[in-house]
Amino acid sequence: MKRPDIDVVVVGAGFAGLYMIHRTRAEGLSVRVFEAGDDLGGTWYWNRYPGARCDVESVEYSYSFDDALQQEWNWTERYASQPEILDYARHVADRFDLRRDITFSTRVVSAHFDEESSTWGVTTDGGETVVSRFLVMATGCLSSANIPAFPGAETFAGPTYHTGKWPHEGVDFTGKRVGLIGTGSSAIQSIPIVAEQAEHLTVFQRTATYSVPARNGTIDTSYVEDVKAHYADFRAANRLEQGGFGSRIERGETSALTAPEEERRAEFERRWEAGGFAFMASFNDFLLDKGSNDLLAEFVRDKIRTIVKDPATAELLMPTQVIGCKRLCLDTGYYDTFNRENVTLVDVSTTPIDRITETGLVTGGVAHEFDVLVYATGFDAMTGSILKVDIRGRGGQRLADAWEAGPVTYLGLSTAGFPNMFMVSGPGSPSVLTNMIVSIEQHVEWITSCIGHLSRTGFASIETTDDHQREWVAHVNMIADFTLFPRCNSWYLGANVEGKPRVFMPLLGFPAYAERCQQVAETDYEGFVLTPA
Ligand code: NA7
Repeated sequence: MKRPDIDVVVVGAGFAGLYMIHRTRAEGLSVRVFEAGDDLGGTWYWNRYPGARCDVESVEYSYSFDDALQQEWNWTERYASQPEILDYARHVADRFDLRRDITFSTRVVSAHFDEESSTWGVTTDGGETVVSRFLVMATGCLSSANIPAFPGAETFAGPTYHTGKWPHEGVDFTGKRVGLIGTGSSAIQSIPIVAEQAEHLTVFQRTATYSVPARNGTIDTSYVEDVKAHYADFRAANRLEQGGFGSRIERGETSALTAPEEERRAEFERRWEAGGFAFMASFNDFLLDKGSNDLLAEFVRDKIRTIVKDPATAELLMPTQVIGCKRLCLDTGYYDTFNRENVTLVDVSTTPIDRITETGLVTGGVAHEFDVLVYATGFDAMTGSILKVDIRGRGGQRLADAWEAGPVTYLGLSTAGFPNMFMVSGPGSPSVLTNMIVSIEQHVEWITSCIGHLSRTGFASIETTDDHQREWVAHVNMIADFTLFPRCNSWYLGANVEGKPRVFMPLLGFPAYAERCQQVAETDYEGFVLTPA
């Protein structure tokens, strides 16, 4: 029988991994975190591209588990920048003495379950194998870079960067001709800044994106004082929201279709001026009714027409898909950047990128030359980083095989055949459709209290069943199909990665989900089989 070296192994030291340490210790259990980076912070450690910033407001995108922490930390802007969020993560780690349980610069390469001892053998790229009772994948939803396999990519003579693997020392684009592929959130944040530095920037766009002004700026101190005076209530109210944030957002309770045109337009305009995700909340049916959605989409297209001076460029920048079914972007001067003389937009929707060459790339038979190539091409979202680890469960079954047709989980926390393994914000949980920190706290608290319960009551293992996960996947899909979300090629569906199964991965509806998890725990883990030691 293998004897465990440790109670819990956690993969990843981002916000999920850090909180896992804190909560596991509180259960009186031992924990070890392996982190591939040479410091903590996860998403905020890797995504250092110019302009990287969170699109959930800073007073909300932070831990709520410790009142002294939330009272003492002071955010400087409405939306926190990547360096500030990373400083915050480091502050949390120091404040709660978390670093001593993290092994940095170490990637977990495999995790194999041993049925006889109900333990996981977790092996790192350093060759170390640790035997643990539980395995927790805290690998993040947007952490596995998607770099499309363009022919000739290796021949490009200049430097290439992916927004999600940005060099720590930064990149100086001064005097350079830059080619940038992609127009998602990372591109939209970085393009205005790269354009200011570069001699010339060529943006290669496959799908035009809806973006709304962030209206970022110095944080309003009286607002912060008010939030801090009622932080517990503020957090509790956010946890009741569908996305786990935005409790102070004014939400329209009628359909956009029923409002008189003038009133509707004035409301859209007011929200465009205010900036942020509240833009999508003026009426209550944008993601349920295509007619209503069209009205909002047309409003943004009108804005693009007004902002972008060259009509052909404006036309190209106008998205045609459903607004909001790909994550809405928040920007600072994105559309306006295309009025600059040194910025060119190239459409690669009808003529995809043929190949990368030594001096640039070719699309539709036309060569575009540049000195530096930036991939803002996103991530193999939600499953990419989990499946990079060779995970084998009962009977040696590979997780990659179990998920061949798309991820199958119960509650987004657990997969049948993989006992004692949990995922934080896994596919099938609300995760990316919420404020991530709210979802992370909810999952970590659920997982650690479950592990604590099993340890105290003498159970060796916990595992969900095929039936429960089948029902759960059907439930996730049923809810998504009720909305317009599945209508476009988003990374929620895995549509951005060639060959990835097309399955809607996140669950819509945070508060009901959190209640369900609570109920499951209170009914002796309904949907799970618990095996005595
Ligand atoms: P996204 O949102 O997935 O954006 C990636 C962009 O790269 C998007 O515009 C893609 O076009 C484009 N892309 C991907 N593959 C190709 C190929 N082969 N050719 C041309 N263009 C391509 O990733 P981000 O990093 O910007 O943002 C991820 C999330 O982080 C974001 O949603 C926020 O939640 C924070 P496509 O739209 O697929 O046609």
